[in-house]
This record gives sequence, C-alpha cells and structure tokens, in this order.
Amino acid sequence: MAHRFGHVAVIGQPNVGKSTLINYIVGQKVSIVSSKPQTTRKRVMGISTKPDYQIAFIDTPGIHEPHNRLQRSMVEQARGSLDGIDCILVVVDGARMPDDIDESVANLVHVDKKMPVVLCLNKMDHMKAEHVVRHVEAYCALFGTEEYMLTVAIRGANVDKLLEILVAHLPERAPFYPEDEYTDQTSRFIAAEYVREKILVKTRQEVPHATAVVVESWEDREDGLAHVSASIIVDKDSQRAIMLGKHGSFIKEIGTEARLDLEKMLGQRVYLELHVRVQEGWRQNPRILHELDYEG
Ligand SMILES: Nc1nc2c(ncn2[C@@H]2O[C@H](COP(=O)(O)OP(=O)(O)OP(=O)(O)O)[C@@H](O)[C@H]2O)c(=O)[nH]1
Ligand SMILES: [Mg+2]
Repeated sequence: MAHRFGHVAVIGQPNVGKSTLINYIVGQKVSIVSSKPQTTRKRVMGISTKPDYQIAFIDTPGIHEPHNRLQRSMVEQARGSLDGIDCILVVVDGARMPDDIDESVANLVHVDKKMPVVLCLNKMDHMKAEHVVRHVEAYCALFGTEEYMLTVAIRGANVDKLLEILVAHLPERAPFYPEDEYTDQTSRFIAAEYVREKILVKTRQEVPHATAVVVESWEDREDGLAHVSASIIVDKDSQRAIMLGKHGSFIKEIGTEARLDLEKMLGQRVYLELHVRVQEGWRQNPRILHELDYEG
C-alpha cells in the first residue's frame, strides 16, 4: 500500500477536546489540556508516524470572540493554520447543538471550498442517544461534509476510525518528518506549557487567563540533569499571592507536578525553579506577547 503524508489543521471552539484528541493520537503530551476554555494559546504541531502514513496535526487555539490583544493573536493563529494543509479536522462538542461560534468556525472552513473537511463530534460520552441523529445532521449541514465520526477523545474511542477517514484524504507521499519527531515545539516551550497547565487546572476565575509562563534559562548539566528556571507572569499583585500560596506551598506543588511531566517527556532528570513576575496589562503588551512567543 502506498504511503500517505499530510498536514491536518484541527480547529473548533475552545474546550471541545482538540488537544486531548491530538495527544491521544500522538501518544505524547504535545499540547496541554484543561477544563478551562482557551487553554491552547498558539499553534502546536503533533506528528503521528505509522508504517503506512504520517500525519502532522496542527493544534490551534479555540475560535472565540477576542477581547484583548492576546486573544486576537490566538484567533489569528487558528486562521493562519489553514495555510499549506491537506485537510481540515473540525472538532465540536457533539453533546450540544451548534451555536454562533460554530458558525464562525464554519465561515473560516468555507473560505477554501475545495479543502476536504472531516468532522469529529467529540464528547460522545455526554451525548444522549435520542440526540445523536439531530446533532450529526446539524453539524454535517453547517460544515458541508458527510464525513464524520463520533468520538470520546479522553478514552480514544473511535479515534482509529476517525484516522482512517483522515488518511484517505492525504496525498500519496513519503514521510516528511523523521519518525522519532512528534512535535515542532522546543523543550523550553513545552516546559513552560506544562507549568501553565498545572496553573490552569488548579486556579479559578480570572487567574488562569491572566497567567503566562516563560522559561528564562535552561542548562543541561554534565551529570544529565537539566536545570530549568521559569517565570510565571501574572497581571496583579493579588495574583502573585495566589501563585505563591501559603508559605510558598502552591508554587511548590505546581513545580513538582510540572517537573514530573517534563522528566517523563524528556527521559531526563530535571531541576525546575519557578519565580513569579507581576507585569500589569501583559495581555495587551506587544513586547511581552513577543517574549512569550504568542506574537511574531
Ligand atoms: N467527557 C469528555 N471530556 C472530554 C473529552 N475530550 C476532552 N475532554 C475534556 O474537555 C476539556 C477540554 O479539553 P482540551 O483538549 O483542552 O480542549 P481544546 O479544544 O483543546 O480547548 P482549547 O485549547 O481551549 O481550544 C478537558 O477537561 C478534557 O479532559 C471527551 O471525549 N469526553
Ligand atoms: Mg487546546
């Protein structure tokens, strides 16, 4: 059988399970996941290499109505991911009917009428049996495609069938990326993201959205230990106190959890040092957005 290779952009609303799905397929945590919307802030590639195909998935920030410069850049990243791809995978929350944000996603998808569109109705575990037909018909009509799969990304249910549909849309081509490469992100970016994930999972209200993480230094020591120093950027002094926690307990907890994830990903021992930096209005500040690699 001929080998197939292509790029697939994964787009949809925030919080529908795009990153969960890609991590499941790639078998590595290339993109962080949380129950808070707008977890993914920039494009991340996750590569799956099998004997008969290689797919490079482009994970994107969820499409939403932007209210600040960071959010505008996130939606731009999602739009920009449609350049040079072979297929679009739209992920939706299959447990509910489409809304106006899904319509914005559909408008984006329909810009290139010739591009194949595959639909993933995720969160099937939350779907009532009597709603399946109505939801499938509504999403297929909105996105102008007959090709869909109902999935549960957290368990990988039906993901093999979804992959079969996707692979059929890819051109017959040799693999482009080395077989052991599973992302285009640097270890520095992944380390910062793992710290941000712990913060997203463990904080509430405005705090998750007001936080960013940047790796300030990375030193691979001779004994095999990676010495990593990262800053957590927050918007206000009150958020700094939340980040530190009582007697520094919170920052210690997230540091330990992020370090364990990082050691697993790198297969290397890591010493992770975290600091908190208050930077008022950073989400509107082009210099800081550039430093964080959210803007070019
Ligand atoms: N019940 C259920 N939860 C899921 C499923 N897939 C993902 N989730 C959960 O949905 C939440 C959002 O998942 P993400 O993968 O971060 O969603 P996303 O679409 O990448 O979100 P953004 O990055 O904000 O655009 C997390 O709490 C996941 O555990 C699923 O099939 N069923
Ligand atoms: Mg995501």
